[in-house]
Amino acid sequence: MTEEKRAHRPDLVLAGVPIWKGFLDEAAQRALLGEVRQVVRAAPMFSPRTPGGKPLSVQMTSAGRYGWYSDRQGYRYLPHHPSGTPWPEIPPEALDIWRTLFPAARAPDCCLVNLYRDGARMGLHQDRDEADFSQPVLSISLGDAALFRIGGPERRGPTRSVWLESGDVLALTGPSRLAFHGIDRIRFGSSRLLAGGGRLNLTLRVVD
Ligand code: MD6
Ligand code: FE
Repeated sequence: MTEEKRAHRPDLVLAGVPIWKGFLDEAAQRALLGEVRQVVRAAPMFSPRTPGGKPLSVQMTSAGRYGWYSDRQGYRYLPHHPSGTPWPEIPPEALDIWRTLFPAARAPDCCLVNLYRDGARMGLHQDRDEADFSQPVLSISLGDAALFRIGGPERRGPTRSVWLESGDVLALTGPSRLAFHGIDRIRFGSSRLLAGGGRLNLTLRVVD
């Protein structure tokens, strides 16, 4: 195996999901955070509602050609922010990670940004609003630690859990692309990266 390949071997694989612990050092986390702040300035965070009408506890925005959205009409991708303003460019530092770990994949056209303040969580779900499941979804964690739960392609199957910390990267790829997953809880205030505490999660996807 080449040095390059060895350098990008995941630190652990949980239920078929490769996880790179501490993929970003503190300087890289700060650089990416600066870029995410610019995204949020251009496309402010909002709390989407489930098709049932309940607001999610997570706040969201996006960058790229598409942004993920949800309301009474269902889950979907929008070509612009709900306010009508265009989505900003995907943060270059995030694109770099995608290209490093998945050089053969198509270019991502959405970077969904999730913000977890105290008490926010995300129920078990599949990412299946995209057209091409042969492409990975890459997740980058910044800020407070989060308990990530991962199962299989069926909601009722067994699950495993792992704490994701600032700078960790994981991917749903290959057989794990349609695995159920969610965030059970945040260890609020466990990181000092975000002023006021909380966690940011970026997911890069190919939508079309
Ligand atoms: C989160 N992550 O970490 C929620 N989706 O806040 C996701 O929903 C996710 O981590 C697709 C692929 C990887 C993920
Ligand atoms: Fe997801």
